[in-house]
Amino acid sequence: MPDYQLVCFAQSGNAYRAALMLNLIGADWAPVWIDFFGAGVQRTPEFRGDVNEMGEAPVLIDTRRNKKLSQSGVILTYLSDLTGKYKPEGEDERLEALRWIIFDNQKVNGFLGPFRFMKNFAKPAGDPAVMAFLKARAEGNLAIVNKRLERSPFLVGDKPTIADISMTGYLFYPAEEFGFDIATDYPAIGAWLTRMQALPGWDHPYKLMPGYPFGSKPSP
Ligand SMILES: N[C@@H](CCC(=O)N[C@@H](CS)C(=O)NCC(=O)O)C(=O)O
Repeated sequence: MPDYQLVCFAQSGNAYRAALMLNLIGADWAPVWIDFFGAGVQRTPEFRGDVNEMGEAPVLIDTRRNKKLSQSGVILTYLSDLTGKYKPEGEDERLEALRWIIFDNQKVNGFLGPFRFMKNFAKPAGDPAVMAFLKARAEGNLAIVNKRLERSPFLVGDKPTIADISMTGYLFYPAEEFGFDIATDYPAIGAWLTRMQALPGWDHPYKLMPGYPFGSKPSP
């Protein structure tokens, strides 16, 4: 039994945050794939009763401490507290990291994720007005992150923290899935993504989590 199990699927940028953290800290972990798009496991009473009442991936199971955690921000905080890795230092940094994690969850990947979902996976595809709204919100907020990263190499200063890991959410997925290239359109984000990619243990979401290509059915 690995030290950690992560309930996830390849297309989930929300789950990628946790998968990337586990890999970056060199944890002994294994993904547990859920059939999110097909069977819609996350909507079943069993999932909501036994795995996550919020009906979401990711869920982290710490098999040694017998803990089950959801919300990627909570998972990142838990793992950084436990290992000291990618941990913001002191109160100011801790609050600053939390500020970016909330901004990311709500405003950056919080708009980018649904936009990509509607564009690639939803049936029927998203209404054009809804798509335009989500894209405009995501772009406006990516510009804010870009501006931040023009001033410092990582979101909370000189060193990567869980705020950076959170912010990568959907940003490494292929440009075709968005219809625009985030790394090119937002050069400071592009340079920061290259720095993130250079961290030992970095890997692509489609490598770290099962279920790619879309429609393939790995065993849960
Ligand atoms: N803020 C949450 C978002 C989690 C989330 O929305 N996950 C998606 C999968 S990418 C999900 O499970 N959605 C189910 C739903 O919205 O019903 C996190 O960061 O963990």
